[in-house]
Amino acid sequence: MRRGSRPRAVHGAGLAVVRFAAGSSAALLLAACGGGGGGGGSEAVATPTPASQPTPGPAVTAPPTPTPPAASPTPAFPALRLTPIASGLDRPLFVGAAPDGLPRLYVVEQTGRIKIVADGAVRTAPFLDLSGVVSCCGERGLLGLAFHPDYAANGRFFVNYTNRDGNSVIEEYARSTVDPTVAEPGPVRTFFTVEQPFANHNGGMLAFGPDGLLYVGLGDGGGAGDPDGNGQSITTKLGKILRIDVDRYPTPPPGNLTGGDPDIWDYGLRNPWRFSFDRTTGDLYIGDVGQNLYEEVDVEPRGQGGRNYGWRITEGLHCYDPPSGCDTSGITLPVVEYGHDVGCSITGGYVYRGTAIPGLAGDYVYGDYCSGRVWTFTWSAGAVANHVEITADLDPGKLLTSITSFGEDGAGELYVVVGEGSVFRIDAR
Ligand SMILES: [Ca+2]
Ligand SMILES: [Ca+2]
Repeated sequence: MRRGSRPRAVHGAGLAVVRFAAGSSAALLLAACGGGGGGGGSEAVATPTPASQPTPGPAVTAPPTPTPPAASPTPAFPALRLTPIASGLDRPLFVGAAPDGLPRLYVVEQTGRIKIVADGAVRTAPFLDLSGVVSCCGERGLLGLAFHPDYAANGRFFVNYTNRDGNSVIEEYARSTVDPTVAEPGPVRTFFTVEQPFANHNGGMLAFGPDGLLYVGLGDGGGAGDPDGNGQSITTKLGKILRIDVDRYPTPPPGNLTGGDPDIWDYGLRNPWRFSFDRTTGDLYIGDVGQNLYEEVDVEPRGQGGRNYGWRITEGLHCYDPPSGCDTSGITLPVVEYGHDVGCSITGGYVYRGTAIPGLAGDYVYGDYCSGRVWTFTWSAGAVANHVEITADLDPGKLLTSITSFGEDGAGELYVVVGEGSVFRIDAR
């Protein structure tokens, strides 16, 4: 079965879809296959395909009120800056905080270690060291980390990595009962391992939703163009956002997709490298990495899963297979797309819910791994508003050479992770 087994309403057709393409072309660090996912993408670098660029086709829907992002923030937009938080890290690709109220950040290194940043320094001894079990690098490695909502009491946390066989593993680990700055070295349990047909498109994100369930991002398995049709198949975990109850696994939580793999929440994803939940509204924001032409942001209202995000029928707002005249019934189209003239691999971010920058409150901040460009928009009443590029304001020194991730601390302040080894906080200037 290649499609969902039940009829679905068309989501997104009535939304204010925003398409933009800025004039200047970005310096592409990755090949156009959108290998991305920020996880390094060295495979893509090794196999550029400049001659195989398809011609952009028309959008499958006419954007009702296209409002391309302003070239620079309006005067009312808060002036921002990047504050260095940590450096000297080894291929960092995620930063987050445990929900325990402690002033610490946890940085995930692709090569397998989780490092604590506290008191202005990176602690030498890792919190957890999985360098002996992960494969790295390219798009492989230790890719995701999520803390249990009750971590302060139970010390439970979860990781997403590719093992030495190149397969994706979702595991639970535990904080040491002796020293809370380190974890027990071995896993508490393995929820599942997914065989990976190709080295790329492994997804990697983990996050707890407002429902207390663990959401897992897995790419379509890799290659190019989803050769196995995994995105539209509901019998594989590849090309999905999964949703599991860490207390009752493998019993699926009510509301997951039925008729296929019981862990599926959403399908039709290509490589949802980074996604996040708005900590105020519970809405889900997905940055799905595109193939050759279009990067996209999908927004899902809280609790409204079971959606088909289109891949490989669609890439962004456009037909991919077939290249024209595709059937978009039942597909939820992105709320924002951008072309490879301004980037090549989206890094999904977060809705700002901190307190230090009041003018940024409620704005979703996202960026591009390859071009280092950063944008914000507000998702309000089913429409994109205030869509602006903030790169020139935020990063005049061009520090964001490769944006592998954004992140939040316990207070909701936002961070940017640069794959060459640094973490910055977004502050008001
Ligand atoms: Ca793969
Ligand atoms: Ca899509």
